[in-house]
Amino acid sequence: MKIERAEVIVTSPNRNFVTLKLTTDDGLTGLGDATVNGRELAVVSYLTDHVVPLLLGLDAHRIEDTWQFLYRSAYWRRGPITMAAIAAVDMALWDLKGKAAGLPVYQFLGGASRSGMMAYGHASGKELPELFDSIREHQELGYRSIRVQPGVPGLKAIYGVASNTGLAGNEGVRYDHEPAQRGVMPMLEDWDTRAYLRHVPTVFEAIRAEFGAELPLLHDGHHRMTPLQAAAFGRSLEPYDLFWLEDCTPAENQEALRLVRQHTTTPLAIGEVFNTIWDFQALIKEQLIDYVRAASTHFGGISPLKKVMDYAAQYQIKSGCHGPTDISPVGFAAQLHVGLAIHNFGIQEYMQHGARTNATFEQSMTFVDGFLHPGERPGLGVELDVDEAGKYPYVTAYLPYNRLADGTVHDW
Ligand code: EZ4
Ligand code: CO
Repeated sequence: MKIERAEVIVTSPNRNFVTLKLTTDDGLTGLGDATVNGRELAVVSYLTDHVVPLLLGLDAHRIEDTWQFLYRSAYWRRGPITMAAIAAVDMALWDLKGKAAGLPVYQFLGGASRSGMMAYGHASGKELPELFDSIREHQELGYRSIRVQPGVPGLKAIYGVASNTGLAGNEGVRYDHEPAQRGVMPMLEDWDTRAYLRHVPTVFEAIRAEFGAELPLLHDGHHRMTPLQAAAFGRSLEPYDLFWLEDCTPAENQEALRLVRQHTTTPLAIGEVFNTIWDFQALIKEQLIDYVRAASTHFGGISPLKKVMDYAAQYQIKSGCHGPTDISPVGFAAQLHVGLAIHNFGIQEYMQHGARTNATFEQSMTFVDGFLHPGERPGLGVELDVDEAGKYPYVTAYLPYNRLADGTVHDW
């Protein structure tokens, strides 16, 4: 099973996706996701200019060797562009192995450890009534766990609060524009940490009063607090029993979590912008987090994702893979196979893709009563309709950013 052809396909059905398609000499095809939101074309170049020429003629069964070859021969370590490119190759090779053997990928990772994976969706609303409606809409879609992002008084636009109405499936309107805005410049949002820290606990108090104690609730701090602010915030949320507080401090300074951890028992999740197991090394060994947020696509693929989850398992730390719409259906399927197999599965983020994306990427994955399953089709269970993909060329699209009241750029 030798790699005979490698194509990089860019399509923007509801948003931009970069997909690697490998074809072998026996006619099998494998898919991998290399989408880096807002920097897509850099990965296209990395793949077409520097990776595709190295793949032709390689034995497609040698997944680990190919991964190590691409990682170590590049010499320059880590980084989102490199690791997304390697991820796409890794996923495509797992897809091929599964198809060659007639088995879904999870069977190679140890087989199923559960019958389905609990997913959480993104409820949001500027004011409480809209937020409550959004929570109810998600419950009607089957979600049993819900991330909550409220507006903050005095702030016009902030991360995580959908500006559009209409739920996913209905062209994915609400999610497509949140957070990626289409346009030639990043959209400007505003920020005030003190207002946020005062307001959000009152929102969780209201949600608990309305929806009761059982419903698992999550919240994403999106890298915007200092360690001391995050420590105080985590403590102020303790009465509302969060499933997790995500990305409370910027990811670059992982030592910040030591301070946060000393002050709060609110569970912590981090890592959607991490690229390698090294970014988690101290966080896992010192038990500074409770959930690993790595995404297959940004973490070098299935192979390293399985390794970091096995490492985390030694410390009772669980998975909580990043699953926004900027992970393509291929990357999403890849982490569903890992999640089904590992013992320490925690939860899976699931922002639903839009109708055009689902028509472009045909998927065996199911979402029933709040639980995800990758399906039983050999490989990853995703096929790309190249004719459909060809209808939607790349669209320039940046993530938003924010500034404080005095104009200073802040973490978004
Ligand atoms: O902002 O995927 O938890 N989810 C998130 C996402 C990220 C986007 C960035 O591309 O933080 O919404
Ligand atoms: Co996040």
